[in-house]
Amino acid sequence: MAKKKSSPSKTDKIKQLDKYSVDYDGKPMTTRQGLKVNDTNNSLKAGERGATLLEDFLLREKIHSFDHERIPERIVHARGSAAHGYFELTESIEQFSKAGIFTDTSRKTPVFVRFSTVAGSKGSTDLARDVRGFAVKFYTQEGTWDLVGNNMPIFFIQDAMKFPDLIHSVKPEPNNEIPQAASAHDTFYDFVSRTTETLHNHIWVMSDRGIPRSLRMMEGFGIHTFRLINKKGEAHFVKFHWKPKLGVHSVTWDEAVKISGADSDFHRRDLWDAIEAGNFPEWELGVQIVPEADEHKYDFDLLDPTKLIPEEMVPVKIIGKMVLNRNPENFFAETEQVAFMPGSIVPGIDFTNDPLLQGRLFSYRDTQLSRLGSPNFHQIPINRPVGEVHNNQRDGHMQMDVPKGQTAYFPNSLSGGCPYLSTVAEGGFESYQERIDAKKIRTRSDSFSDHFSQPALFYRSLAKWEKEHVISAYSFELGKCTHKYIKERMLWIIAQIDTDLAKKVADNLGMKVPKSIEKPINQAIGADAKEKDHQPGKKKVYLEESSVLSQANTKFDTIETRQVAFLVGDGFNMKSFDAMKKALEKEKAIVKLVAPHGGTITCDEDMEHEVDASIMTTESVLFDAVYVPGGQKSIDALLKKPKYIKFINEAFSHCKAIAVDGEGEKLIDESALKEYKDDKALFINGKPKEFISAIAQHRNWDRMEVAEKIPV
Ligand code: HDE
Repeated sequence: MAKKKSSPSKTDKIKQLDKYSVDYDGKPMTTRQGLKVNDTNNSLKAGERGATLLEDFLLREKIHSFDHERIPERIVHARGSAAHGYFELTESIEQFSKAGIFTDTSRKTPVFVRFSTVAGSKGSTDLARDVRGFAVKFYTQEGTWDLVGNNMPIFFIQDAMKFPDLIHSVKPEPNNEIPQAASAHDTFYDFVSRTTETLHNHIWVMSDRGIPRSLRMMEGFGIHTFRLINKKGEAHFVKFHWKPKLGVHSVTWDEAVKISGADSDFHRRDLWDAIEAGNFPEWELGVQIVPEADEHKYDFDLLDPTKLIPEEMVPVKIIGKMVLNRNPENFFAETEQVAFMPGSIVPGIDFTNDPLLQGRLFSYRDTQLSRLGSPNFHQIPINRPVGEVHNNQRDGHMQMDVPKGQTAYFPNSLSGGCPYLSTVAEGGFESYQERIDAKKIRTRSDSFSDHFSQPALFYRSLAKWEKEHVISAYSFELGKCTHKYIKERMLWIIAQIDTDLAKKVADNLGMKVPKSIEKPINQAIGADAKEKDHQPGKKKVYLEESSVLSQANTKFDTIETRQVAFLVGDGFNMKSFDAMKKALEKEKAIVKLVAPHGGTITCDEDMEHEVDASIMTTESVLFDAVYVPGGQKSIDALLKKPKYIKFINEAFSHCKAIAVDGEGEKLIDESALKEYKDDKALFINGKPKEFISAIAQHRNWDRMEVAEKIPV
């Protein structure tokens, strides 16, 4: 008979992590065996100038540990940053799901969230044009649920079988390991142009979504259609959405390139600093729910991960919020060792037959063996569920637990049948009993063959300035390819999305959109007729536009955490400075003093102010807006440093809000901005309120055409 004991403990994750954390403050240095150390500077030698002795266990321990400090970086998503926080349900969806996390509004579920780029190595720049990973580990009372998503709602490929090909094509080329963290090269476009299912995710990457302003200003998506299961065992399809409180905002490509040089940790630093300052990043969790009966109602297949469900067709219902409020204590122990697995689910959530998701269920557990080296990776503190773990799995490298008792099998009598099984009513997991009546077959469903409709919907939905950015991005990326036939194939394919887009990219490349447009796709892209994958169907228009796809329709109601550079020299006008600073800080913006020198700076009221950055060490691209207070002496000092002119020229060319007061106008007169004093986001002796609302608009894109003429 099974002996039933109390249910798993409901430990808070942070308390659990604290149990494992080691505080070195005020403690003596010891070896790994606990022996106190009295010299860690010199090895043990035969005489002062003699050879080092094999006996030196202190040297050997120290060097041995150093030699093995590295573990393999993630094969994809190697570059990442993470934070702790919590998820709170604001509206129960018990009619759809029995998961505690979706029914209990009184719970605060601990989460650990890791954001990442995909292609680059661990040390690559944050500002690569790329998809961003958005992986959330929910430490729920019923077990850990990992929602391992991206900042784009669709993926490049439809079947897990093609994942190694996709990644091999985008990673640095195998002969010379070039380029790092960049898709702009031949192998990627060779693959993309012959794999038209990639086009939808690809055009999202070419849009501003590929270069976010901040990890805190990105959406997140579970991508796949999952299932929710309610108490009665009924299923609904679901797609998960994260909507950022600060809206969705991006930088321009010119900024991205420059930020990569000025601060390649830009996103990592931004996330860290925001949390340290108590400006906790926040997202709403939304769900799109589709009844099982509607599975075949749409012009696309719900199981196809290259398709989104337009919000006009199925609205997103907001059910909760996530707040990130604590930075990790140790990057390696937490951010590097965290192991996400789409296979980690809890009762009330289940999978669908999306062939990409099915492959992921294998891959993530598998990869942890290479990275973390042992099947016991779940025992690493960041990976431990909050409840206790009891099973008959045993041993393996680095077993940290000491399982008690005589038995390690089931069924047993010797241990009273423990650990015992739970019925579904008691919380035991049961897979959804989906009816399957099919032939075993290696193929792709015809319902997956529409590769052009949604990339076209996306492009149609963009604002003019967003379209311009897409044109530039394609032109840049294809311009970096060296093989003409690869560019031709891409132009032909882009023309399937939009002929004007293809024409403009072709003009930039000095090429023509190939006439083979009417030819069957296999001929046009040079693929073997036997390759079944390359048979995209006809483009459909089932929706003219979807407004949420455009960043022009995001939130523009806050300047919270926006970085505003105050350009100041000794003698700046304290009155206008103070009024602007107070107004901005009231709205939770961050003011940084950029002075001609480091240390402190004195205003015209003889007060000393701490300098945040000297002009030598910072760049305009690291700020969201610029303000120049008056003060003759201050402006004279700024004008002696040509970099200040570059600074405001550049801010203007990136369409940012700029405000000057009093003598600050002289800086405008000396810069390229003097021609554009009527610009709607350039304020000369304006009101702080106007400046604030221009910063909240993120950018003045109306300025784009003139901005191109600014020398930077
Ligand atoms: Fe991943 N992916 N992936 N992926 N993925 C990994 O797992 C893989 C896919 C995503 O911050 C790896 O632990 C396959 C889609 C994120 O630690 C690996 C396929 C989506 C992260 C892996 C996909 C993602 C990963 C590498 C196609 C969005 C970073 C290290 C079948 C829904 C998680 C690791 C973190 C990481 C495999 C497709 C998102 C190798 C085989 C679709 C956010 O297991």
